[in-house]
Amino acid sequence: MERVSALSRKESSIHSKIFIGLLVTLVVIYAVNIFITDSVTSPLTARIAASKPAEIFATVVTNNCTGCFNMTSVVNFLKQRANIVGEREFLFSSTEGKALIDKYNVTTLPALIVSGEVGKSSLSAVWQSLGGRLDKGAIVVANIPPYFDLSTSKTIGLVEVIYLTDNSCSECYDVGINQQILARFGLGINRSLSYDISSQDGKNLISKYKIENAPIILLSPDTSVYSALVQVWPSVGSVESDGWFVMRDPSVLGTYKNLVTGEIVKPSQQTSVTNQTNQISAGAVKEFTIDGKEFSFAPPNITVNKGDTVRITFRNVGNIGHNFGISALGIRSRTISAGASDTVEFVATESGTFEFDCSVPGHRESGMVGKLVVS
Ligand SMILES: [Cu+2]
Repeated sequence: MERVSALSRKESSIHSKIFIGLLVTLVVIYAVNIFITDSVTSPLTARIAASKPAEIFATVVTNNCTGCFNMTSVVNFLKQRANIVGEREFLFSSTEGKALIDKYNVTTLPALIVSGEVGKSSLSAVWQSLGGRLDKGAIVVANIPPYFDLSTSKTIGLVEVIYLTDNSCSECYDVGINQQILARFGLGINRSLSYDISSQDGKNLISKYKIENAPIILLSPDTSVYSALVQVWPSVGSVESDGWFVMRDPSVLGTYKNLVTGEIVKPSQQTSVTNQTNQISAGAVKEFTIDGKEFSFAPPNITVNKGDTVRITFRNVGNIGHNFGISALGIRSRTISAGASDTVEFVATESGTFEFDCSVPGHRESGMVGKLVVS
């Protein structure tokens, strides 16, 4: 009996040693596991979290004003770049609407308030392009014209467009092309009028604004809230003391008539070779044909090797004047009319990514932009 008991004690002691040993091993494994998890898996987890689309919440405050900017288009745009986990819309006169207007100092409607993971790096360019401001951890997007000004109860940015045509000039460019350009600037148009230069209304405008060329357009003073358009306007026209935007130089759009001399002016159709360097290059000659139209380039991206001589034939396959250039490299073709082409040539001495664009006012903003990669 005693023997059995001693044996059993011995057994039990072995068991407990095994048990303690196992426990120690488990603790060690656990600790090592935590260490590995922390030092290896965590940055990976963080990377996965960062690459995940931001989870955001979109709230629109509106007064449903006629002709105002459609904020739903921004919400739809955000859906392509973030995960919208909640979406709400409130009338400005509702309790929730009033509270939001107060909290986020909203002065114009419609306003979009985005909360959640708005600080994610994937969205910073988006907020910048929308002109969003950070307020109490949320991004507030308002002030996109046309908008309703809460302090004056007026809708701002609804523009009247006057097309001044010249029906006697069959070669002249189609003044309607301006409509596409204005649309790309997001111009809200509430009224469009068309007067021929031979009509009384046309004559009145010509004398009032001392207009010398046609066809042109005139834009009412509300145009002043469209900053991108205001920025490029000086290259095509003037802003009069009464606030009207009067196009003066339609040459970038195509053929027009000088009303003073009666002369029909055609944009230059010459082809030029712009040789940017006299050095003999060791690299290969890379030739490209790039087609430009309203408002894109095809192909939009080209790649060359450092040291290559790059010859680009730019063809205008659109309806109005365009050019091709790489500002960072000091290269620019002539502005050529529809159907014409121009060639530029240069040596890619620097590696990097360079944007090319059309420098006709408004065209880059409208999408005439592409990339040259020198690798
Ligand atoms: Cu262009």
